[in-house]
Amino acid sequence: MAFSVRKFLISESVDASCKKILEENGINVVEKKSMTKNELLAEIKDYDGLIIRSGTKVTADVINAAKNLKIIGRAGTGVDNVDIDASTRNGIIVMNTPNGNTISAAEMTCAMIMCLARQIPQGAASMRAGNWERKKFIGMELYGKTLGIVGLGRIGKEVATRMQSFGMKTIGYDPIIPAEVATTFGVEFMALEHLWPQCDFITVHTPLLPSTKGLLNDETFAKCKKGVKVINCARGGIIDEEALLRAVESGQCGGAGLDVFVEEPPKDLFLVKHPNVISCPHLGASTHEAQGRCGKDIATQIVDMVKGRSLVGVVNAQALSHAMAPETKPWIQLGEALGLVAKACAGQVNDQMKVQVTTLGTSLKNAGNCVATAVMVGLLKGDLANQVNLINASLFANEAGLAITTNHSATTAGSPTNVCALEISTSSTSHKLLGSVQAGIPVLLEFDGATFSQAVPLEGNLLIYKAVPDPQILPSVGGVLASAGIQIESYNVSAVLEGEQWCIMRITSLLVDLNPLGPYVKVPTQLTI
Ligand code: 9EZ
Repeated sequence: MAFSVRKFLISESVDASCKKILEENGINVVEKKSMTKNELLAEIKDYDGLIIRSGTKVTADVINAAKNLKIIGRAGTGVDNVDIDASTRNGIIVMNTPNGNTISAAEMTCAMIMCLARQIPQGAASMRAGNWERKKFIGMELYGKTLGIVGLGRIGKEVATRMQSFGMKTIGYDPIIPAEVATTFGVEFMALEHLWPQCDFITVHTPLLPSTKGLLNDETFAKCKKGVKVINCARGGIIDEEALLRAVESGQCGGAGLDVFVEEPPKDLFLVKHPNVISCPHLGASTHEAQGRCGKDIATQIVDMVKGRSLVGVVNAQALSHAMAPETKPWIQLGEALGLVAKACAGQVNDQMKVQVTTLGTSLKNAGNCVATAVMVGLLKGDLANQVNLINASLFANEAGLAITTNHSATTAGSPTNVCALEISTSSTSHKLLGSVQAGIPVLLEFDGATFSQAVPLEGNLLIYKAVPDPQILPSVGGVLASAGIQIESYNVSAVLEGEQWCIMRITSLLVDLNPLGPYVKVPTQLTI
């Protein structure tokens, strides 16, 4: 899906390389260091793209005020400050830079582990207060201790390899990373049940999800060694804050390093002020190197996506992941065109409608579900207040109650190859369309089982009807069109099936009224592709 983005707004301080890379690729960039919400609301309509860090809250009202917005890019990991649902509904791609912060976040975590082992922040505060308290701050060595790493993605892995150099044993768990992969970076993989009781330190590196919210809670703290030290430099709430307070009060938890909070800034300072808790104001990604990398990454990712080269860091556009390859593009156009034809024949999408999309042949092997999503775009076009595209079509199709099934098969001998079949049924009608791509142009090969001897290009204004093969009908239709000032650009007929044939005409503009075509022109419908 290559598309045009001309003008970008950078609404806060993002590394200078971001603007430079966008401009080098022909995108106009306006950079404003710190915009107020009202300024953003007033100006966002002028832009195709918006780049933010964590200071800009891209709420639904901002998104609805944005008339041309196609991309929101966050220079950083996570998109907590963007309303993803509103973005998806408006067909706006949301992107982040999942890689740029990795080393900074991992180093921050390691620093927290060391500070917990040696109480450096507490010692420093004591000195600052004019004290000399050598007995109070007796620490522990990391050498020979066990570190539990919950979440073994990029950051968890970097924490593991760094702490191994201190002689720590690293054990871990992740639902996605296989045990053998964890072994390659020196982490002994195990179920959480086995992990909790072994750890001297536990650090979490997961996203915040229903399954990871409160991963450390009263129950799991109780399974830990007494005095376990815990670190959360990931997302606020993975360690339950109330349970953590109870655990540090009781001594079950010997200390906590927190860079993130459920509420930021935290209103309630009960944890922050506890003597065994060290905390920072979400500084994990706050290094010059990470900021630089994220600014560069977001610009590069956007340019790569716009040019159809690759898709990295997109959080809300499932169908796009297969839509990038240039060879896929005409198949997406075909999907949308078939959807438009089906809609013209079967009417507006509703909860009685069933659609099956079948792709056949190797050309479509890598198209994934994007052809089916393109069909949904065609089926929904014009029905909704929002512009429909590959980003929001499946959401809207779902909400309209459309039942869509898809399948792909490699071609078997004797059956057509590199084609897409669309079968649609409603309570009152059903149709089957067979389409393909010829010379990069979507074409219709077959309608309700009747083959066209010449493939019908699916473009322009099309008039479709069924009639008996009577030579009187074409001049009669031509006459109706001519009296409306419309010319016929091309004309295709299908084979005769049960005494009738499908006729598809490309015309210079659509008829205002189909009635004058008369009774011999059956089920006439028209559309523009
Ligand atoms: C969940 C996870 C890790 C985890 C990590 C990732 C989606 N997801 N979930 C429970 N990437 C540990 C415990």
